[in-house]
Amino acid sequence: MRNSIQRLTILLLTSHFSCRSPFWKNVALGSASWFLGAKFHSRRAVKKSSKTAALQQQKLYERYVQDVSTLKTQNMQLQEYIQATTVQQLADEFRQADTNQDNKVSRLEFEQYKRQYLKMHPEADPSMFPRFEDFDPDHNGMVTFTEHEDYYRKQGMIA
Ligand SMILES: [Ca+2]
Ligand SMILES: [Ca+2]
Repeated sequence: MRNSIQRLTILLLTSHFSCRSPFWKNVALGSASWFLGAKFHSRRAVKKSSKTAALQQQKLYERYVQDVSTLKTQNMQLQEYIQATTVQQLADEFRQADTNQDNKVSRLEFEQYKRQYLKMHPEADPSMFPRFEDFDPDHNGMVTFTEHEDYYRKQGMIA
């Protein structure tokens, strides 16, 4: 009789704590579904974050394209500005050199302008200064406005 009670207790205890009991089943299922759930969520998070990254990349690319086109426009405007400024500066230079205002720069006027220029720009290398002959390809001893511009056009400073 005592033996049978002991056996019953053991049987009850084993059945209660065995995995077949609803309690342990729930815990096991719960943890499994939590585990699967976590995996599922993390996978969804990865998918979501890669989608977000793709979107961000798309946005970045769009911004890049926009920035490049803005830069191109700015660059074009800058080029136009430099071009206009250079043309203006060269015209001013010609006018300054042409002291008797006959729309031609003589050798004397050129040398005077060169002296003045180098005095005002001590950092300039005198050997880098163009020679009168460079401006006067027809060698008539006079630099016309067109000859002056042609020289800088050949230098690529103006279009
Ligand atoms: Ca002159
Ligand atoms: Ca000439």
